[in-house]
Amino acid sequence: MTTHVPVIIDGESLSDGQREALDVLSPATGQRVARCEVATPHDVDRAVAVANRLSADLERLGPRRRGEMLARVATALMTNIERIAHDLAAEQGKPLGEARGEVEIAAVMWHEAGEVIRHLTDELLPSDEPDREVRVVRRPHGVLAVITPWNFPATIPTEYLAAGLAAGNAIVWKPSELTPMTAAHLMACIDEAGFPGGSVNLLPGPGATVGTALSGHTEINAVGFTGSPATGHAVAAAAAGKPCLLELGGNNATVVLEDVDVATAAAQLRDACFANAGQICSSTERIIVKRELRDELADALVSVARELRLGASLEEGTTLGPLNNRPTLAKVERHLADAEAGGAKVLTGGRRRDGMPTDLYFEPTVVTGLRPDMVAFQEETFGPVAFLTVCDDDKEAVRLVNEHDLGLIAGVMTADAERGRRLGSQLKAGIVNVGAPATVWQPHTPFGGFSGRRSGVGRIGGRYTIEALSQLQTFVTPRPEYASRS
Ligand code: TXE
Repeated sequence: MTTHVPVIIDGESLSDGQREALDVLSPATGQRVARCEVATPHDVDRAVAVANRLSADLERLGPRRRGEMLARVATALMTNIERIAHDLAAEQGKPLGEARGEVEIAAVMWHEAGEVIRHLTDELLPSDEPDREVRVVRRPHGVLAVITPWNFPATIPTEYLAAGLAAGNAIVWKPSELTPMTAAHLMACIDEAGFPGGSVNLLPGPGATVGTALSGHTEINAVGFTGSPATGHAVAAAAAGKPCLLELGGNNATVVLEDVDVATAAAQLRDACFANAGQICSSTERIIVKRELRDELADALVSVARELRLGASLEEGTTLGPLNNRPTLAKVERHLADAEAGGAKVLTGGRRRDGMPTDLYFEPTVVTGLRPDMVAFQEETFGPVAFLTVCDDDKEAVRLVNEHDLGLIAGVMTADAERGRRLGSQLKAGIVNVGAPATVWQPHTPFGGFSGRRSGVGRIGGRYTIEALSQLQTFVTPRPEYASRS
């Protein structure tokens, strides 16, 4: 069955047959699973105008009403979890179990946004003028543009939509053209929760047209974007001068020191490297391992990689799905070819699997001998590949982790917490996990790029996203009770 994903503006699904439409093909089967309308420039203008009209009403609803509706979005997601997870897995490619997990996390995030907004407080500052009061209040930006990718089509949009609505903004959202069905489900849940039509407006379509028109729109007050550094920088340039929350991926390293239990480390690294076929901005892409442990860890990683069952998303028992799209596949192959040409060794995997319904099925891969001059050391691979690089001491480990220009998350695996903390404090990443690999993120904690790197600007996560998607207003007013005292 083919789902039709419309443009949604002001609570209305617009399908007049006049718009261009794109086929959405399942990476798992190659079959068409959806048709997605492409928003026109006129749609972009209308959606932004509707959001502008509605933004004051949303602010006036107040935190309690908005919080209740946010909680109802969570309930709607959980009520419909099987249908949503099915479509998410079909269009994104991840195994059904991972898709269910993603919807569950999205529901938790909607719920939490509703809780957090009811507990944020205004501040009363000491005033230089005794007869005047200084209050700092948190207010929405007004109209947010949100642009999201295909790797987590439920949770990544939720980061911006839940926090953005919690803060009282109206939103114009362009989801990835590769995963619009999940977007349509999220819209249905937002509608079911009672948010006024137009609180979130859906503009499906390609980044080059719809995304560009939206991020550069003069009536947009702020932008939330997750995607590649190159696109993120283009979005920031188009929105120059406006608040931007940008999450732009990483090339994350996990250091493995000689005192770890190798079997436990390999099991943790299996999830860190291969979950969602490695298409996670926080994935462990590079493993920096002490030289004496390299062979033992590499063997253990080969074993855990070979235990994964590469298969179609909706097939029982699949633990690793196909890559989502061809450009990502081409990038994985390019990074591997470059590494091999430079002398790196593929221990397992390293190629597409034959005989599968599409050519997007890439075998879980373990590679030793990655060096800083190789492309995969410098750029995000975004595939099911664990690259190993040896180091001889902690100082060299720090240098290797930091020797590239991204900086989202890093891990230090060691039994010695003090040594791990010492080493971890020198890493240029927004999150440092000691005793666990890069990849692990608790969604209520701040997540984002280290300053000076290309991994983004600002922090998402729990109240931090709400703070980023709102602004402070300093309110200086007469204090009548002071006047009456004198
Ligand atoms: O990203 P893009 P792509 C990384 C990952 C991946 C690579 C390329 O390494 O292999 O980026 O992926 C919209 N103006 N990440 O090409 O182009 C686009 O339609 C406005 C990391 O998918 O950044 C989509 O909705 N918008 C990552 C969104 O931007 C534009 C998640 C992301 O697409 C636009 C995804 C434009 N000019 C990819 N061009 C993470 N941080 O999790 C495109 N878009």
